[in-house]
Amino acid sequence: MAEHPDRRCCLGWDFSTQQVKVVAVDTKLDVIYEDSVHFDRDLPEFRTQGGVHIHKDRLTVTSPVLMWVKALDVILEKMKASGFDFSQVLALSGAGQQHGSVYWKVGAGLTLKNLSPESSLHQQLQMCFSISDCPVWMDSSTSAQCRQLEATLGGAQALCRLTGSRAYERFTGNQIAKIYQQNPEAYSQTERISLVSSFAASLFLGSYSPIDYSDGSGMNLLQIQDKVWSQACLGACAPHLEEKLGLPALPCSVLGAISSYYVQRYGFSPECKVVAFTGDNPASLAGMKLEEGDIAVSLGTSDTLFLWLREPTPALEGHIFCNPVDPRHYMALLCFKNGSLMREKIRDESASGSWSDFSKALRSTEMGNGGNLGFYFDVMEITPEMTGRHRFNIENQEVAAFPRDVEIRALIEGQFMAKRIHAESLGYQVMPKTKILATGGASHNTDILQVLADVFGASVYVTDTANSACVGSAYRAFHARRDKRTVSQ
Ligand code: 5FX
Repeated sequence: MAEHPDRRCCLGWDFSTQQVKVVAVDTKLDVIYEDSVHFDRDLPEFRTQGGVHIHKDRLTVTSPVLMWVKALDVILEKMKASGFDFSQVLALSGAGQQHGSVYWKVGAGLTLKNLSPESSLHQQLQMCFSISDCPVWMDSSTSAQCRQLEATLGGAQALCRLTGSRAYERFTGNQIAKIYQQNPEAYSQTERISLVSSFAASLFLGSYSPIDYSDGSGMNLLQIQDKVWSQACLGACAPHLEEKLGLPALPCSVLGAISSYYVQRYGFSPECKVVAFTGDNPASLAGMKLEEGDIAVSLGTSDTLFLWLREPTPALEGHIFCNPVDPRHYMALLCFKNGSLMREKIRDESASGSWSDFSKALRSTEMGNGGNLGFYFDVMEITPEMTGRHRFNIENQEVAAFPRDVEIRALIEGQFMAKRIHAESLGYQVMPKTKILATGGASHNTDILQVLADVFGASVYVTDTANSACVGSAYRAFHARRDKRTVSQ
């Protein structure tokens, strides 16, 4: 099929918690098309809230796998109806919410290989899953399995040295262990377990996609240095797990050509390549064009930090993942629960609810806050696990309160110092070329960003990450096409 040089593009997909999104990026890396399907709004028959079902115990959180499949049908039909020219797609890749898992029933692989272009994916894949409600990253029901895994591996520290993280409830190995323990029949009827990312790639490939090292690092199962499944972790979670997971693959590897289903039904070129999908956070790192030494900070309801690392030192707080762009390197992810809600509380208490007075307080106090330091965790923090407000004066004595302006600077300096300290304990070092990309609500306040720049001694840039996982996936598709890394299936 003839390629029109100016219309050729790569697609980037994002299977996130609340929606499926797609962007088309042209050869100049400009976004030329975007579309989305919102689960609650566009697929109400699945009765999700925020894309998930929260179960009665409040700890179990799942999403229906057929909702994700149907969302792909709907978005492809929307693209077709809008006249999108599928024949110009050179390659595609994508991202998925991290940690969520999909359970393919015995025989599903065959169905995937023989998809008929006459009917939708949703119709053909109805009977293909042994678990219809998939555990997602918001699930926190596996504490017992986490303790079990850490005990088998010789403690939390040993597990995090091996896999990049101590045992976390949402991490997939612990979720698989729970399914095996509570529903052994469904487990034994499962021929393949995918992450959301590799599940989505499998739909395009028409066969099982491997899990890439980067998203695979969010499972408590992968030895992140050696890039192989840990036999000790597999054994602690469930039997025959290695064969159900398949071999992990290099991020950005070309998995093969798109399934003939898409060629015949939508007019994709049979040459269109499917590039390994990865987790949403790794894909965003690629989308924000981070390089070694750079940091992205999302200042939202909770604060999230991710950074590019060369030599990680896994620690009990935070996660180390294999890097999604450069397989020799790593990335770190840190989540802090007390983000904007805490900043808003202190704004209400110490700045009469006014951001402008809050900013004035930051400008009228000095860097270092005269030695006054505070930690503010009104909700139970996860990095580290602790709660309460703790204030210390220059003599390092705990005090009950600070003057209003000092309180405001103590909060903001404390939040950013915690980010730097935790990042450094994971092996991060600020470099002369370090740039910090800030996003989210608080990134609009330049006085808050000045404190961020002061604490890290680096330049801060404000950026919009709304599409970064999608766009990053399209970039990775271009990158992989050039790189020609391939995987034998
Ligand atoms: C990362 O570890 C997380 O659990 C979340 O950021 C999910 O990836 C959101 F999709």
